[in-house]
Amino acid sequence: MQIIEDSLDQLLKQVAIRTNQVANREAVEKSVREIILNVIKNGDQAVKDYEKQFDNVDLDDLRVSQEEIDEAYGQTDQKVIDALELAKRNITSFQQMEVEESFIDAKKKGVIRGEKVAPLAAVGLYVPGGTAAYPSSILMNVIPAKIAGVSRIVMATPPQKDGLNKAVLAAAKIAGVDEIYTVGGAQAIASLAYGTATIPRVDKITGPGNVFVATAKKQVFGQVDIDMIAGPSEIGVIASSQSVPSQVAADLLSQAEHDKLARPILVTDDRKLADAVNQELARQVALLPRQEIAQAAMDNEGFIAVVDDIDDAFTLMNAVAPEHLEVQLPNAISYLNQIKNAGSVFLGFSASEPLGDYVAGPNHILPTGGTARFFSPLGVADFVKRTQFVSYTREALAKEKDAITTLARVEGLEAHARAIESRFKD
Ligand code: HSO
Ligand code: ZN
Repeated sequence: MQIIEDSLDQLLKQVAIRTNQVANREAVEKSVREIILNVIKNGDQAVKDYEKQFDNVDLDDLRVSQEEIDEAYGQTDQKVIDALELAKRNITSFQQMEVEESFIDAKKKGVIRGEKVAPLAAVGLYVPGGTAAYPSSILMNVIPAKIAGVSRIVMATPPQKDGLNKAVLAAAKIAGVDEIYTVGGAQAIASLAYGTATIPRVDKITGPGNVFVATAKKQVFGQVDIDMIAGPSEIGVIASSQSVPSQVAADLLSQAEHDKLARPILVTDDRKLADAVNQELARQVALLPRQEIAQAAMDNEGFIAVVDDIDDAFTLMNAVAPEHLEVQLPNAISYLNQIKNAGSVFLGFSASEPLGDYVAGPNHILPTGGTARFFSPLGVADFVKRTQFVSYTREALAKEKDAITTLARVEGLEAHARAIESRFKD
């Protein structure tokens, strides 16, 4: 990968240019809008027409039968089932700690105030087709929704020529998905957002997808809630002369193999390590089945920045705000406070990123493209909403009446003031 070595100021400028998001999607926006309007108008028939047009399949029934799901589960290797079950246990025990409590406050005489946390009623999970259909991502989406108490979880995934991916169906069963529909692309998102005769309307749509899916999710936002718009995977590694070049390279490649636009980034204070990692990258990438993708990611998006010291490494990495950040340094946990922007952090020499992709328990649906500055990992909080409530006795209201009527009249809202005053006319 390209090595850039400069002053921190110059490096920060370069990083800003490299990581800025510029998207020109006008043509896609337009065709997605048409698809959504057609699904609103023609429901299931529009969905079937698009599946014929885009995926070249004739669908009678959009819903996947329970028999098909059970059969796929039965045909899945026991080792895969066991691994999914282990992942489920760890994800569950981690995400349970995220549960937000309702509260009720009655400290002031005559006043009750509170906030009730309640689950969304229905959630739709989009699972892309082909090789990007990851069973692990199903667990990561569904388990927090279950813990939040969502009662209806539906999944949409494009039909596949040779049938749906068995491990995906097995993961859906293990995670507790209630219904699965074979529909993909923008038409899937439109169906979940507006409902058709067969596909239920949901309150929130989560899950990754191609540019049509992402654009559709943006367009239905407001009609339903959505999770973040996930971009290509990113990994930032901070390493020093004490890091192991072959391991650093292996970890960078673990995300580079996701996508030609994935972003592997190494920041180090040691030029010798930078060169050694580069050599390892060249050696290891040639041995990967997804060599072409990983190589393209390194060429297109990857870079190695050499800084003066480890403090500068953190400053630069905070500007990148990577989806995943590995701290491959001795006593890694001591740097936690220096990390301001990162989706998920992997501390220490054994915390290799795929640990978090599969089994550790934190979510792998994470903010990308620098959005870790303001977005968080998917979690239980994404599947609840909060309702706040108050109850005042007449005596308690009397004490605050003047403040209310004063503010109402300052805002020119006489009816507001009179509504309060109506409680005090005998
Ligand atoms: N690293 C990916 C998630 C994933 N990896 C799924 C393997 N399977 C984005 O965080
Ligand atoms: Zn991954």
